[in-house]
Amino acid sequence: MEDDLPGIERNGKKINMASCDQTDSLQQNDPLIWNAIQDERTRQKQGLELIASENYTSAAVMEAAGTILTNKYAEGYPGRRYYGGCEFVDVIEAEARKRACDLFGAEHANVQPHAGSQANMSVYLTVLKPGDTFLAMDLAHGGHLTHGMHLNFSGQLYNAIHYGVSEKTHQIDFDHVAKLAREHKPKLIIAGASAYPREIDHPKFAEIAKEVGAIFMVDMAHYAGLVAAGLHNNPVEVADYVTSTSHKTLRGPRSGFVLTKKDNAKALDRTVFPGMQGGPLVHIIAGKAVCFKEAALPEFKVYAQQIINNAKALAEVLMNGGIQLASGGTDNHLMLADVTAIGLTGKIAEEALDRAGITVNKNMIPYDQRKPLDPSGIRIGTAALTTRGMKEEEMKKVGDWILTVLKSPEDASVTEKVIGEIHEFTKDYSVPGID
Ligand code: DSN
Repeated sequence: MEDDLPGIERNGKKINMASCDQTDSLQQNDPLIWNAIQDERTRQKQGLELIASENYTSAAVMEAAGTILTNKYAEGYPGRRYYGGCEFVDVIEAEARKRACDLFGAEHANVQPHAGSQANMSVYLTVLKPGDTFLAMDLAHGGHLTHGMHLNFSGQLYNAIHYGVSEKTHQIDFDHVAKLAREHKPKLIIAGASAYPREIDHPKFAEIAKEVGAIFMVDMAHYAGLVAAGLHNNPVEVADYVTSTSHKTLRGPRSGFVLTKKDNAKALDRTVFPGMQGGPLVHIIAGKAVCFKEAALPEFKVYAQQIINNAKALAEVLMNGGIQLASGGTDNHLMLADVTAIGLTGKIAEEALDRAGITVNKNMIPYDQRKPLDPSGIRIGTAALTTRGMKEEEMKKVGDWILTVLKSPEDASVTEKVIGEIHEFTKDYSVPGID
């Protein structure tokens, strides 16, 4: 009978999951997954992580996110749950909400959205009806999938109108935003971007939204850490809703949250649960609470300033090496490099850098003539390397390695030399939770 049950093999012996020793470590229980995690640890430690939306979260955040809280269902909100045994997770969620409000000066926070897409969806479902019009940044100019891309729910459910950046400056063209707003009378205007290297003027957007009677939402996912540190203007002061992820410049666990005014709190909360999600991920909410506490510390301000300093330093090395950057530089944590000027495409550049231990992502640049799967550019961000303690001096080395690889993308001896140097170099820069 036992032999008929589904099970796993260990040391040639079939073990039924029902009788599997629950105290076994991951290494013993599931070596394939364990080994892949070890390989990823090594990759994260040895390489140069320059994906603009990634970061290394703290050991404390990881500890909170990896706890027994993952076992608990807690549909509802603190004090009003649909499950028993929520007295301790209530403490955690109530504190996460309070810390988010304190950090950004918000009246209300919902910390249950599982990710940035859900945070955005929760606002759309709260304020829009299917078929309603919203105005947001074009994906090809730096916007996000959930800002109305045609294959995304946001582009399928709603009438998305897109603004972009000026062809000349690569900066948001506010005359165009205002023109589209007057013409289309959107119910919602969205500011915020995933691949825009400049500080966004939220008050200017708010003015346009007010003029046309639109609700104003800011998706600050990429630059939330810079806002928390007071280095970029705070959208909470001018927007009706602010959505974010917690894992990019904010350096928390991978997740989302929404900030709004007290008057919108009830409608938003009802949309998140039961409107859009079931049980919140309490272990991740605990990680977010820890992240909000860390981001309120004076050290975080120093960290966030260093992210910007590093981005500017790296931008300069790349531009001096003949690479064109969209908008001619950066005010934040990222830059968009047009690699066609040096005879490459974004795909070739991404792959060549990957082989050399430098991780970036291919990206469209404004007014790109190429396609998303092989665009003209790469997106480069400095939040993760800054967490490892790297400063302007190190950015010069990083920039030189990038240029060396991009100048000889197919030369295996160059790749080998660079990856060797990078593996030696990164030994001196710790990664939280690894060493
Ligand atoms: N996918 C993220 C990024 O890389 O920017 C945004 O959600």
